[in-house]
Formats: sequence, C-alpha cells, structure tokens
Amino acid sequence: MACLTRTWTAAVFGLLVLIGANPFPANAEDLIAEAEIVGCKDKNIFGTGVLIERESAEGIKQVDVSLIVKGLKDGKHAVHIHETAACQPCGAAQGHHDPGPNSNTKPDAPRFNHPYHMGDLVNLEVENGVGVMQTTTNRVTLSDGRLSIFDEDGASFIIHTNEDQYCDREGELRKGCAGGSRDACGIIKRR
Ligand SMILES: [Cu+2]
Repeated sequence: MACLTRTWTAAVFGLLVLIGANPFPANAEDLIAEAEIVGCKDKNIFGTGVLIERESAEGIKQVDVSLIVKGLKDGKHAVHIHETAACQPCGAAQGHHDPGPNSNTKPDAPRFNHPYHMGDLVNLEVENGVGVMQTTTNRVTLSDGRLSIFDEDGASFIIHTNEDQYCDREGELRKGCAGGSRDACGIIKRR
C-alpha cells in the first residue's frame, strides 16, 4: 500500500509539473525536504508534501511548500508545520512549530500566537477528494538556524479536519478555530 501511495503521489506531482501547475521547480542548489502524508485513522487518506528552500537576491531564506493529498473530505483544511517529527498518534506531533524567545505552540487559546506561529501555513482546498496547497513562507528554514524545522526533534505536517479561520483577535480565539481535530500527518525529512 505504501508503495502504491508513493506511486500515486509521484504520478500526480509529475502531472502537475507537466501541466505547468507547479510554480516551484527546484534548482540543483536548493535545499529540499519531503513528507509522506498518511491518515491519522483513515487509511484512505494519503499524499505528499514537498518543501524547497531558496534564497532571495538579498539572501532572505524562503521556503516553497506544496502538498497534494487524496481522501480528505471536500472543502478547506488547516495545514501547519507542527513541532515534533512524530505521527503515531497524530497528537505526538504536538503544537505548532514556533521556536524563539516568545514561542507559544498552542493553537487556539487566548493570548497565544496563532495564526502567527512560525509553522502556520494556509488552508489546503479539497475538490472531488483531491486536495492541493501551494504557498511560500519565510517563517521557517530547512537550513540550520533559529527557525529551522530540523531542530533536535524535527517537525511534521498536520492537516486538520476543518479550515483554519486564522483567528487572531481575542474574541475569535476559541477551541477549534485553527482547524480542530487532526486528519493526516507527515514527518518532514530531508531529501
Ligand atoms: Cu495544526
């Protein structure tokens, strides 16, 4: 099944590149990482995530993030980089990646950092069972440094059941506003 999963996602990514839908072609000097996405409970959920770090002309590190996932219910699903490289169970991925002196990894409670955690991304949108998300962040790095996702305990993608409402006002911060329960997870590994 895992082999079939990889074959399917590789084929879909190949298709995206062929039709020009992947705006993030990698160059030889880019740092690349990837994750195999698996359902937390539902084995029919699977996919792939790819991260590519590049430097801007000024030397700012930017990371292009692409995900494609099959088997989620149609609609929007929150996606974050969570703080630990662990998916069994999905709760083992812990809170949102948020290193630094003012870190606070909790997702949806008053006076916490959501949606400005370093690992907060954008919603993945699912149509007819296929979800695609592409974004660029400069809040994390693949290379070493204070925002690196490759710290001592690594990091994982978590895809949630519901959409991220990007709740950032005290009155909006209520349980579940960052996506609620966890549908899928993928440990991020250097390629
Ligand atoms: Cu999350």
